[in-house]
Amino acid sequence: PAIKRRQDYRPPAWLVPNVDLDFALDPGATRVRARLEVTRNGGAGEPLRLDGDGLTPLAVIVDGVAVNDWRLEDDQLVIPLTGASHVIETEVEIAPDQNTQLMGLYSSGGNLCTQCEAEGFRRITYFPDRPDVLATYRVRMTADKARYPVLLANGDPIASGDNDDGTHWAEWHDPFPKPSYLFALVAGDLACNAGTFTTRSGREVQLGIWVRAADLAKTDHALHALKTSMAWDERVYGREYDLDVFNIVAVDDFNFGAMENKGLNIFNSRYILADPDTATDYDYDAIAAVVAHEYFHNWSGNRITCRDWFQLSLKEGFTVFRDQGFSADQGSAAVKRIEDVRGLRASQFPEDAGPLAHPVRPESYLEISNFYTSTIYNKGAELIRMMATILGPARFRTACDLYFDRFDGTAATCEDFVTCMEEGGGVDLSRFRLWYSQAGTPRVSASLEHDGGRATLRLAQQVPPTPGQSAKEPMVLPLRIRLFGAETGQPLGPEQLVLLEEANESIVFDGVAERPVLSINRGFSAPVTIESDRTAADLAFLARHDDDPFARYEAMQQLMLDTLIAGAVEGQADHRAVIDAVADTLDDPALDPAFVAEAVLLPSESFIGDQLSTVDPEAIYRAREALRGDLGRALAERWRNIYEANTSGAAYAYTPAGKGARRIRNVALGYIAASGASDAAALAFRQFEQADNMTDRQGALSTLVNGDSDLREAALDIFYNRYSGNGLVLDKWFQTQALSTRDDTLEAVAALAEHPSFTLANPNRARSLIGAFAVNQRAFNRADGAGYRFLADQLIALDRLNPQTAAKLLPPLGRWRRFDPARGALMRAELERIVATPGLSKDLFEQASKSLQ
Ligand code: BAL
Ligand code: ZN
Repeated sequence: PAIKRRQDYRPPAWLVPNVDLDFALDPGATRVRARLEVTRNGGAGEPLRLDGDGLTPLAVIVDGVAVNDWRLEDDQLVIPLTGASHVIETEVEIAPDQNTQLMGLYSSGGNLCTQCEAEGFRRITYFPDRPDVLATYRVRMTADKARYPVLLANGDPIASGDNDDGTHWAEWHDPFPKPSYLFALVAGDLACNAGTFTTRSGREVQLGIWVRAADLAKTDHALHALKTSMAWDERVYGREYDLDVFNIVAVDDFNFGAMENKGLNIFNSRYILADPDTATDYDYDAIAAVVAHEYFHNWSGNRITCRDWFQLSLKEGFTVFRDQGFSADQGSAAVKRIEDVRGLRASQFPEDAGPLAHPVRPESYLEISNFYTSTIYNKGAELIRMMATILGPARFRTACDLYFDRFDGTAATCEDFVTCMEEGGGVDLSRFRLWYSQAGTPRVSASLEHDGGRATLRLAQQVPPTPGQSAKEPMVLPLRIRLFGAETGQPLGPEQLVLLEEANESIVFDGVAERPVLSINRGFSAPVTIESDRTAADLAFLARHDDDPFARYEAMQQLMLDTLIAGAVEGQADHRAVIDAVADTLDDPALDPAFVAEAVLLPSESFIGDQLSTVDPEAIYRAREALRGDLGRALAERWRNIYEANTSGAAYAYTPAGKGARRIRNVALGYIAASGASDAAALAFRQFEQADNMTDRQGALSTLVNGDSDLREAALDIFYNRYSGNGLVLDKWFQTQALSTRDDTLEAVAALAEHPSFTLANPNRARSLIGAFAVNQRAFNRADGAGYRFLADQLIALDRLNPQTAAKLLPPLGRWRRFDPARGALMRAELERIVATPGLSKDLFEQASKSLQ
């Protein structure tokens, strides 16, 4: 298969200002007639090249005349044209109910829907399927009225009517030129939770959340989040909505979380449906974040789109940054930042340290679907955050305004965005641009010397080699820094923003009488790893005194990490410093319970593994369990008190206080179980039975599932029977078991893969079992390689149905360099088996073959 390279970008030879689509919808055989107005864009003599995937042209008509001088080259329909503008008509037939890839037009739950990003539109009709070809769309749909009473597409509805044969039709028109990846239609039997939003200039927008009638009661949270997002984008970025309608449709079978199609977002139902009985606090937060994310794309993605797919982070990094800001404003900004950094470290740091590492603006790809990565999204968001930090809030807003004004209605590049940050912010970002081209997580070493009244901070940075990039240049790192006095606990002067630009730099602080303690990378101002010479006492000090909540959390994490690494490497460690620091955190009445819950959680097994040159999953597990057990026993009374104090009283409410109480109580339950308390299972089971919400029910179930009490099976059965009709909750049932810390998790997961409720055809279900298992470090990396074999078997089977989802689940197998030679050889053998599989998709081939290098 052909590799696509960024440097090969050429503007399109033909543009398509207008397109009319006519769909005769039928699950088995849908006819699609397309009428394209095409105009030459330079390139005299160039034929028109229309992308197709799995299509056969039934008719090709040029300027009203059927022609037969067209040809198929690979999957492209090539039509010789002589003039400067023409009208091209084509007709194809597609079968939505045979479409298991869930790209293009497909069936889900009896309804028809589309997913076109990145290259799904070419599975619907012949078209120049690239993001820099912007067209206005007029769409007509005809369908059986009883089966598909609701017909939706992008833009505004303009006409509809009934036919005599039991079908009906609707026409929609989207006045905003858009790339084909933003096309959408939905035909289904759907109910609507309707609302309105009046924009700041007085436009009334009709809002609709469309779901199965039975799910209508679970849509209020999403509708509320949508209205809140619309107001937030006006207030914070000055961005107003631009159409008269905004519809969201929820479907159960979806590769992404959601999709920002113009005026018609299509969502994975897990990011829409919520009620207290079925959705956790985490789900509620994620729904608001994803609704906001897709809505924000209307400006950062739709009004300004990407010139080519190498610029994907232009819209995704910026939009993630925007949704993170939105979520931070809805509750605790400190806890949100902690969660985002934990997510970055769980997915992006390992990606950046492995065979699939790539820059935020990649240079090449085989299959663009493989580049919807944590690097593009989450590291991309960190790049925007660093620029916002360098500019400061006012200049950042000016620079964003400039970007939106200058590039509205166009397909832009990452370079365009950075140029606006420079011009609007009045700064020089020449060297900062390295963040877009250099992969790898920078490592910064920091050491602080104190001599007389002077403190000297020595900083050194290094960017590790990544595939295709052996030598790296120093990056521009914005580091928020503050010193604290070791005796008084008071800050020694204000926070400073240090821009580290060289490989080595020293910063001098004068007038420092007391021994200083360094607080660095506050708020996680740069996405780097800090290695410092701070002692356990320094970290414990910061965990008590730092005034930056993230830095306080970070000090605690580092203290825990140092202890866990000592435990894993040496077989034992002194736990006292961690126990004392956790006790002090629990005892501090000024702290928000939601923050405390984050601060007292141990780093994950995988994150501990990421710090070691060779991952020993068993040793890491033992060290972590030992510390958890000691924390549980040493602070037993505190955990009980916290558990009781946060259990009694109020009924469920999705409020910051309610969320905080549930979070800390479930963390406390986990420590009570870790202590080995004889009543822990009974306590968890009582919580499981009495819970009036899913956060507590699932929290209790997880605790039981990690143990071996008789109540474990009972709880699993009750949970399954209670929720057997709810796919999203069954996903939790599968996932909880796949994440279990028990020794027999692989056997349990293998059995669950044969369970009647398991299917690879639904991406959420596949991810809930296979994806969750593959990130369970100890179970997946079993020394006999059975975990690797299981994953490879599942991926090969899934690839036949849904290559995109299969490829997304492969990365854990590519981490072979991080493990001992025996495990490494077993992983490589499975990767080789995957690569050698006949008929493999290019999605899975690219991921597996790159992972072998
Ligand atoms: N554009 C794909 C889904 C999302 O990032 O919003
Ligand atoms: Zn997005």
